[in-house]
Amino acid sequence: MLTHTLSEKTAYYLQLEDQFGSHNYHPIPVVLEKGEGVFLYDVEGKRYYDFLSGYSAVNQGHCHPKIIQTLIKQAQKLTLTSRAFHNNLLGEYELFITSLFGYDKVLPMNTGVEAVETALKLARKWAYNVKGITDNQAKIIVCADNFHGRTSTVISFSTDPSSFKGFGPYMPGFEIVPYNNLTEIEKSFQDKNVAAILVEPIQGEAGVVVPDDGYLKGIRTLCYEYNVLFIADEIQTGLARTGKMLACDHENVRPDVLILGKALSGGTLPISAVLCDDEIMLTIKPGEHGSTYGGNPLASAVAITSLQVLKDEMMCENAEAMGILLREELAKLNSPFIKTIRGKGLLNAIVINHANPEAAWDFCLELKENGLLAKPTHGDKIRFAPPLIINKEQILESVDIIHRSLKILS
Ligand code: IF1
Repeated sequence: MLTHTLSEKTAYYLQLEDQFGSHNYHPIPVVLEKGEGVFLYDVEGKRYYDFLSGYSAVNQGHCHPKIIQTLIKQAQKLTLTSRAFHNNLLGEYELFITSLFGYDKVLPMNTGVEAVETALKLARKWAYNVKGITDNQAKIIVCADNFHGRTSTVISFSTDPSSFKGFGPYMPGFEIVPYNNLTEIEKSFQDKNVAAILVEPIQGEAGVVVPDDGYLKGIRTLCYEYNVLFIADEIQTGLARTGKMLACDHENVRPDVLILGKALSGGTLPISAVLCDDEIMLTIKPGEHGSTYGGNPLASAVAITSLQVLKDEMMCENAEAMGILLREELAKLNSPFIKTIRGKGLLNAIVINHANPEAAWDFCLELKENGLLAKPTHGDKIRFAPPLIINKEQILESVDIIHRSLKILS
């Protein structure tokens, strides 16, 4: 394990977090205090390319001027009414987002996992009230190596011990099938109690696992055939990250239930959403679901601007073009230490090829020294996901940093 000397200031902040904060993360040892566009700045004023983008919450770039302007303006006027009353922004936001994605209605929540939980509850309500499955018998199909959040229900169907071990007992009603396997999905659909399948169009946490072309279309077809809801978790893959507004758009597939989060606020505050048509959405009646902050006027205003700038600044097109450039330039390095380069748009990952299990971590420490921030996932995979506003010269400079940093693995 490499150790780089840390400045006194950095060491001070790390010590504070170590002594007074929970230890539920193992961050790269850098202390950031400013973000602007594709760049982050640490407490010493050193500049870094952000190649994680807050796990794809900062697609629009750090502190996007228009999003911050909306945030400030609305924060000085009205931030929260609760849903006990109406406000003048929620309906406007609901009209905006349902028109943009083509669904009858939206249920606004806050964190991504809350939206996932909401989608699971909608699927169960639909199963009992519409499909006619016997009460408490609904089954939801999920994929191995999934990541959908960290609540007790959602980790109940995780296959990653670091997500579920020691947190039992687990929520029943879920069946796990291999990812990227339509045969296994069709087999699971033989059970008449199957209400829905929940799937990431690309598995982010698993290390940016891109399924075969036709996988999403295949799920769509099977769901029509067996009257099963197709729930797409686009919390990480959505909102222009993969080069289209939704990863499902690459196959022109319309999920029955669409889950959004992260970049819905451009990295300013937790905003998530579940979109679906009336047959599903209206199975939840007044008083059967909600949250204190869900659909608050501040979030409604910020989400409209966050979505608008994605379109106005053609971030889908840029993500597509810059993603192709990034993967091509990484391939040109021809590095013996890079086993795989994969991704779509600006959701990419490399798999490190090295005998040392700490190699990916050491490489990320070297990247930090050279001015680029990224973090390994599941040992040997490193996600490269910069904000979608990155330009050609910034991609080329970043690849140069990656190239120079690879030498640490020699
Ligand atoms: C952590 C991972 C990424 C998500 C998808 C739902 C959620 C997430 C596809 C839940 C959240 C975050 C959570 C964060 C790190 C990050 C992550 F490494 F955990 F898996 F991005 F890949 N569906 N992902 O990616 O949304 O409740 O967090 O708002 O928990 O460490 P959330």
